[in-house]
Amino acid sequence: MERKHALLIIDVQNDFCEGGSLACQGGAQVAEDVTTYLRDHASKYDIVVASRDWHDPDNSNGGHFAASGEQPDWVNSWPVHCVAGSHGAEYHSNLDASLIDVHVQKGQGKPAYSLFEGTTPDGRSILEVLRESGVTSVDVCGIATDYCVLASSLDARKLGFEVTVLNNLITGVAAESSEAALQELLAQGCKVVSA
Ligand code: VGL
Repeated sequence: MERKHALLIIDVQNDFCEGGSLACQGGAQVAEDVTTYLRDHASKYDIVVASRDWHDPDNSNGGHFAASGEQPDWVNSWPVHCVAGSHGAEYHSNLDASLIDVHVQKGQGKPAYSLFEGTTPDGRSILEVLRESGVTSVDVCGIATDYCVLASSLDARKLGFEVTVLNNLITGVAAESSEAALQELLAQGCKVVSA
């Protein structure tokens, strides 16, 4: 079977960019750079998948949102972010969403750092979509390096895909944990390259 190649764009959403509730430095720039990259390299990818964190509005999403009146620890508990249907959950406007083939939503009522925990609007798992499409290798970009990019890339690797993280098209919550994430990805057999 032909070996197909996918781009996975992780959580390029308003709440993870400047002005958002869980803003990562350079998020808006990542959104712009992913668009430029994709316009220049469209022929490289057979399928472009993008995930969005898509949390419930009326509960803590399994403790993922810090309890009201309590401070998030920014490791396991977070400010309210990416509530389904809200502005914060939309793709950042610098990301040209018309370039995305498959949209994945994750985190309804629970933490879900990995894109592989999400589903398409018609309820299919992303693993099913990639396998049916004949995808054997994925490039990964987006936000946040130290959480959802890390978890999605590690899952992709465990599931048997060749994984390349595009390190000029990512940004993280914190510098130290982002650097540790890249080391972990290398140790698990992912490639880390500048696109
Ligand atoms: C993320 C922290 C909390 C992410 C999501 O998209 O990396 N980070 N929820």
